[in-house]
Amino acid sequence: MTSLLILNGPNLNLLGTRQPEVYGKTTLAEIEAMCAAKAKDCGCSVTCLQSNCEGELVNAIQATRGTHDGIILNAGAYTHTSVALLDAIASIDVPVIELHLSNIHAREEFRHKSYIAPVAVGQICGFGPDGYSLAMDAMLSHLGHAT
Ligand code: CA2
Repeated sequence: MTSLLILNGPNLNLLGTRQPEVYGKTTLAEIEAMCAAKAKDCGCSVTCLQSNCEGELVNAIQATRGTHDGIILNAGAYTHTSVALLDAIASIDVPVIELHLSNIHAREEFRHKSYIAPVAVGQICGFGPDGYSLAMDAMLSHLGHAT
């Protein structure tokens, strides 16, 4: 069965509890439940992980070798800073879709730079929690998974 990893980075555990004007009212638990329900509909499996620690995200990316077919990654602020995440993604054969709730290109200049984008299949941003569903569709299509 096609297996996807939904990986969320720093502070995304706070979704729905702080700054709803920027990141909305949906909690991470609700997003993960939506991803699990969609996976069931699509006949694939999902594992959802969140970490505030860069090294744990690197470990999770490395551990997908032989265990997952695709990664949907919202690396949060590490998107804009992390050569370690870039190197981890470059070291695996598993495709990665970069995801953001907000449109990072319409925000502060420092959010326009992504270290993930050059090693990602593509980027989805600006669609809020719907982006996770869009990213799952995009990844399943990329993997040739018939739904
Ligand atoms: O738009 C996104 O998904 C981001 O990855 C979110 C990151 C931000 O640094 C990126 O530039 C874009 C920040 C996540 C912080 O999440 C919070 C949620 C609720 C309250 C406070 C922070």
